[in-house]
Amino acid sequence: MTDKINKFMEGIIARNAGEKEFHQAVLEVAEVIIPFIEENPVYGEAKILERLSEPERTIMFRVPWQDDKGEIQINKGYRIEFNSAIGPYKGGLRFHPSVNLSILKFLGFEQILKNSLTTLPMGGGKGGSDFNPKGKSDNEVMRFCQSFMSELFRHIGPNTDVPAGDIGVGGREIGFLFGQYKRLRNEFTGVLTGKGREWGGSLMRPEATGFGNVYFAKEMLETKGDSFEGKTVAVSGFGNVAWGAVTKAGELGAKVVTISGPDGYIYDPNGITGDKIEYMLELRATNNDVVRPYAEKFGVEFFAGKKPWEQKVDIALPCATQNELLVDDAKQLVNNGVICVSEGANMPCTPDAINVFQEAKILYAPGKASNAGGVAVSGLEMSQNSLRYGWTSEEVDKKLHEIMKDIHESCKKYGTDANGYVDYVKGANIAGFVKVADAMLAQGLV
Ligand code: NDP
Ligand code: 2IT
Repeated sequence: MTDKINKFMEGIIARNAGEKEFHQAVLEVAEVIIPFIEENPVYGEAKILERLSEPERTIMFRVPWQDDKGEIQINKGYRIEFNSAIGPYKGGLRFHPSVNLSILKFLGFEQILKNSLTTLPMGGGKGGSDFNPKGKSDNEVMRFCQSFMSELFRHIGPNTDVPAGDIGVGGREIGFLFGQYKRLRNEFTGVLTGKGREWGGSLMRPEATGFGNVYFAKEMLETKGDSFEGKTVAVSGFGNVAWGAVTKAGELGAKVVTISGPDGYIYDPNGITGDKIEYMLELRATNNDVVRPYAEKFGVEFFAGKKPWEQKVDIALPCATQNELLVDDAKQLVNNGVICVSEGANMPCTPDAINVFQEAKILYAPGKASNAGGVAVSGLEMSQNSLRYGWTSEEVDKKLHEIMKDIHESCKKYGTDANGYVDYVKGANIAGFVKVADAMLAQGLV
């Protein structure tokens, strides 16, 4: 088996040289799916895994724009249209200076299986730019978004490809992008999700990823007869996903003691609640990329250049970015008695870190299962746009909760081993794969 996986990965590495995040995401899937294909040879004969790991289309373009001083700036723009077997390409846009082809391909690849898990009809895609929103004025962000959409508009559409937000892309950016699309096409359609509630957005979309992650962790805890009540929680990041996770974990009776940024993390022994959660939104909106001001404002400790994983907590929710939780962090969490790690970000734990959690037999969920609530509510936004209708917050939240329960059930179905331990990595990958693979078989060699 190891030989087959190695051989498959050699091909991936040769065809996608230097794309280390993409290799990492494909290896995680291959380790689970290649043994599964051995037992289900129909997928092997049709080369489904090989086809799945090659994007249907990769679009790269120039994004020229003018800054407030009148100077011309050039950024790279991308959209990876990865797989459309079960629905239009669907996935976020990331604006961050670290963005490159490898990062967007890893995200697009994971998105195929994540979207399949949601039970909704969405294919996989991802896009973005190496544009750095840090320190940019609203006008600069608008001019950048307009230029970005001036190329992207010809590749997307409500039945073709439906982008949304990710790191650096929230409600403000979706507004500028939507305005430009509408102007160029003269069409008011559900071409983007994460829109404002007055112009076609779904209630609960901002909360969805963080809430969904906590709902997923709640399901995992219930398999052990446990809950969030009275637990201490470490959250990383301070963006959209972290904000939703902090809010919902608190509502379920837990005490969230950390949030983090690229500058370090804060430890709030009394818990991040009420006004402090509101303050997270202010911090994010400053575009300064720092959490230190939280410590100054609320008189708590700030740990410069450190990560929250050194604190003793029961539950860890990594919600910042890829490869932010390393093997030593995982060991420290386990030594400190962590019982549950549920990924809000995409691929935040390195493969070695995941091994530590799985060997310790703690509850561990990969982002493609536990953070699927964001894109699930994006799927519900698409449905509401098609119906030209809007559901209440309660209705959307209920559907989100049910979807997260369904995803958890699917993971258990395919991931439970002989001793009863649920390998959520195995469960999520097989459950996501089967639906897409069967659709690809039915649609012939495309
Ligand atoms: P935001 O832009 O709202 O926040 C991103 C957070 O991560 C910020 O705290 C950001 O700080 C931090 N971050 C980003 N890159 C780095 C880095 N290299 N080092 C340290 N911190 C970093 O994004 P979201 O909250 O939307 O996204 C967070 C994660 O959740 C990402 O992995 C994203 O892919 C994932 N996700 C998002 C979904 C959504 O619906 N928004 C859905 C599912 C997953 P800074 O900007 O200063 O770097
Ligand atoms: O990683 C993700 O799932 C997202 N950024 C959300 C994608 C979406 O289309 O809502």
